[in-house]
Amino acid sequence: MSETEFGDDAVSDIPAGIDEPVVGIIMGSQSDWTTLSHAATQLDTLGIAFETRIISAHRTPDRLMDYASKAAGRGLQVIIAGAGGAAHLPGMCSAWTLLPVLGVPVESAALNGIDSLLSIVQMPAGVPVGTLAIGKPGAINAALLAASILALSDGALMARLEAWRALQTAAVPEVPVP
Ligand code: RP5
Repeated sequence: MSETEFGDDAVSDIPAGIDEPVVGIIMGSQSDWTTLSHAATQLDTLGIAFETRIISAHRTPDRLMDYASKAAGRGLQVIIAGAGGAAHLPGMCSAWTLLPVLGVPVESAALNGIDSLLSIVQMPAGVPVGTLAIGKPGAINAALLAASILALSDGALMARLEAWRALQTAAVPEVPVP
């Protein structure tokens, strides 16, 4: 059972009240979708509306500026930004917005994502990026962290998040199978 598969039915019993996207998932390349799709699945499980975009800091810099600078005005509340290699997308995104930006280091072929992680995590003081783990766990946790942020002002979402956590706890067996 994967991290995102359990509990969907029980969690979805608690109604979702959000229709317009409140989370933006952006990624540097189509090739990043394999990783960022796990964030999308987790947001879906929790009934959080999101949008997805391919935005490259170096290949489409104008698209990045346009998206990030207008994100808050369009109603987005959190941005999840995933990229690999010299992964400046989350940092540059944060430079253009005051919204919380959660960075997901995509596992690169050359350096297994260490390059992505260090590129994202070592932001100089003043422009923050909340950096998650490399790859799928980071993508899932980015979605969960986005949910925690949004749940501060959304009681129904907090209830869904609590239900999801409880199901996760219940899914852990006490005794290992030999
Ligand atoms: C980065 O370069 C992307 O975020 C991606 O992780 C990596 C490779 O991109 P492609 O060559 O697959 O488009 O910009």
